[in-house]
Amino acid sequence: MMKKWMFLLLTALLTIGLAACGSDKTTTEDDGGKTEASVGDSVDYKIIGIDPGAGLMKATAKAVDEYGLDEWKLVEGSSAAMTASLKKAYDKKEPIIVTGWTPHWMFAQYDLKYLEDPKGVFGEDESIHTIARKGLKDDLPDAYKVLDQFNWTPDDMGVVMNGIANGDDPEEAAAEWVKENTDKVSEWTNGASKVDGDKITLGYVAWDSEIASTNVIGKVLTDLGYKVTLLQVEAGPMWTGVADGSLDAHVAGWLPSTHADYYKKYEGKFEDLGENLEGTKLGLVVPAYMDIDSIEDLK
Ligand code: PBE
Repeated sequence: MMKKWMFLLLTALLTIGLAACGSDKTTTEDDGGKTEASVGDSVDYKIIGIDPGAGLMKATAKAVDEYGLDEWKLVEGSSAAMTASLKKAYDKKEPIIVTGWTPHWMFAQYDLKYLEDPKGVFGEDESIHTIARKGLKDDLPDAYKVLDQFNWTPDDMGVVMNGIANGDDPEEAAAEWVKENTDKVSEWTNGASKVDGDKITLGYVAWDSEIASTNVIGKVLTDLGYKVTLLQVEAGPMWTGVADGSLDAHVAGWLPSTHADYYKKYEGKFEDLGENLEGTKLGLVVPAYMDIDSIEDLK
């Protein structure tokens, strides 16, 4: 058994050791009296990002710049890697900062908060648009009609996303939602006739929100008689594909800001069918147990 004096000695040594190892971030006087290690130290100055093509990554890079977060690194990865890191940290109550967005199942699964963005770098709330290739209306008028009428809410999307997050296959989760929401689905298919195996290819990026929406619209088109291919691509190729006609459509245009670059780059080479979901949000997200509130606290 450890003697009490040994314990005390160890504690003292540890304290001295930690104080000696501490960087200038742990000092007391010249940082306004903060005595604890900074948030930056606690997360190794890393913001856990997603795929580099995401508008969220560009917005975060801009935030790092505008808030003067010179020491910080934005880590590239994927949505899946980001949520895996979040889960790992959250389960151990460790600090973590991720790039996040709404709608997303992580807000239902964990107690999280957006960091305030007083400079407004992440922009206002926006919408998700359906984007079709030129000529789709003539070539596949019934699919075009459905895509044009596709419209749902963040709550609808949340149901599908939570199903997938809890282990359902995306196709199953989408089919389940379609089965239980015949009213909504019949509004989308209103005026569209059945077809006989016409082919349609929808592009999407493996963002959790878009996995949900694309599988749902894919299921509705399949039920209408289309032979549907859902093609997972990166963000750039998704926009390029619709512009060059190799993809028929996508339901993943975050506008007006998140995908503004892609929109401008290909303007005139696609058809914007308007909003399919309203009320999205982007930003830096942390577990609610972290003691910071604003991006400014990262400096
Ligand atoms: N997202 C989800 C995407 C759009 C959909 C916010 C990660 C992006 O940042 O481009």
